[in-house]
Amino acid sequence: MVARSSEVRSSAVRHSASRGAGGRRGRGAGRLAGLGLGGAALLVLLTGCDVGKTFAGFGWPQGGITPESHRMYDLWIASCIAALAVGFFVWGLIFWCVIRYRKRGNELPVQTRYNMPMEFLYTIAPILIVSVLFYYTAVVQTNVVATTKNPDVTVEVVAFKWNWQFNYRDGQGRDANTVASVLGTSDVIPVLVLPTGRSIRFEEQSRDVIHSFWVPELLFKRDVFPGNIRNVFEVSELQTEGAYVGRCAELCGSYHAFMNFELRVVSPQKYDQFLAAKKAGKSTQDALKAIGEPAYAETTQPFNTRRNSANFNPDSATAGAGS
Ligand SMILES: [Cu+2]
Repeated sequence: MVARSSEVRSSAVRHSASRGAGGRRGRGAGRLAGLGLGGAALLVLLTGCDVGKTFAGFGWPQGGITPESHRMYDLWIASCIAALAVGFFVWGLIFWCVIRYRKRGNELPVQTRYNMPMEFLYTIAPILIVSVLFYYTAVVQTNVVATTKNPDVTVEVVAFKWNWQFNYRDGQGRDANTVASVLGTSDVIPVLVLPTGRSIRFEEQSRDVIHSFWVPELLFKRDVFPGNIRNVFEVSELQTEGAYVGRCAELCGSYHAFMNFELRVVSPQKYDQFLAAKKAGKSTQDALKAIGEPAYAETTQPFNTRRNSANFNPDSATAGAGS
């Protein structure tokens, strides 16, 4: 066994010495360049069409309704394209090696070590890729979490087990006043009416445990904390009118899954009328009707607990039943 392995090694050395390495390296570099060009062409091809739509957003939700959501979406699509380009390049190299250097006999292949260009490439290229991804992530993230001094609309989001209250405020922070309010109940889904084209600030507070305010179309959610923490985020505008379901995205108890609300995005004129009607003392449903909007939520409905005295009465439950 030992003798055979040393034979192989010595023949490999002879094999390596008998061939000129220069020509092969030249051809290899040509192929590398070809693959690189192929990758670049693929990138141009992919960016030329609507890649996100073609590939269903690469798993990322589509249909964002804020500039922030579009930026996050674009970052994701660009990252996927970059990852695919690198992936195709690496897969190409792997298959090329598999075919080019497949076993042809018992001779060991050329043993390549200390190849500086190669080692430089696989050290520097990943660092560059990660740096670029990090840079664009930081830029987009900074934009998404940015807040301004004077947003057009400020809404206080109050979460509690298991519903929501939305307070329209006359300013920012704890000291501002609530000018109108929408409260969800077990029978009525709260409808949060907001305008297009205006910057909106959400100030979050919980009455009990941690909840999370989430409208999927904002492509953003932020936890709602109890106590002194007032989580804040802003969107620079809502771009598309419509009704969007909102959810609690933090497991907060038995009926967490049914802690829904609706975001109703309307024109600024309708929003002003809605707020005026609320300030005048109208109910949310009447105020919605007054601006020609459906009075109740369209995207979700109250959860029917199906509890009544016949099926939920712990005091009179038979001892040991079900055990
Ligand atoms: Cu919750």
